[in-house]
Amino acid sequence: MSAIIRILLATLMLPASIACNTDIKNIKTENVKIDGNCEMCEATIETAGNKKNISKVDWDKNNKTAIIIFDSLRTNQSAILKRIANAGYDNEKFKAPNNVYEKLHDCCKYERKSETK
Ligand SMILES: [Cu+2]
Repeated sequence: MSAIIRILLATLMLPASIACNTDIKNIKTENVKIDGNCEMCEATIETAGNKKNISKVDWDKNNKTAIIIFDSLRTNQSAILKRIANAGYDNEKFKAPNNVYEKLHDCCKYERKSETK
């Protein structure tokens, strides 16, 4: 029974996530550097960067790079990276506030580069 429910959920959720992407208009795609360590960082980074119908962030922990997709008429790379910095993650444009970085989970305390602005 639970297997059937899982299959049902999977088939329901997959089209929903694809539809979500296509709701973004005037699409601009960029690659950006964002520091982080693990899956937990990925969740925090993506939650901070995502905005329904406006922006979508897909971060890769292996190369510390995210693909950001956004509506170029409604937001820009800086606005997205600012939100991610405010969630605790240094990136190529902004540095996270120290007090926010300090509150990250121990496994998420990535090594900070002093030259990051
Ligand atoms: Cu982490």
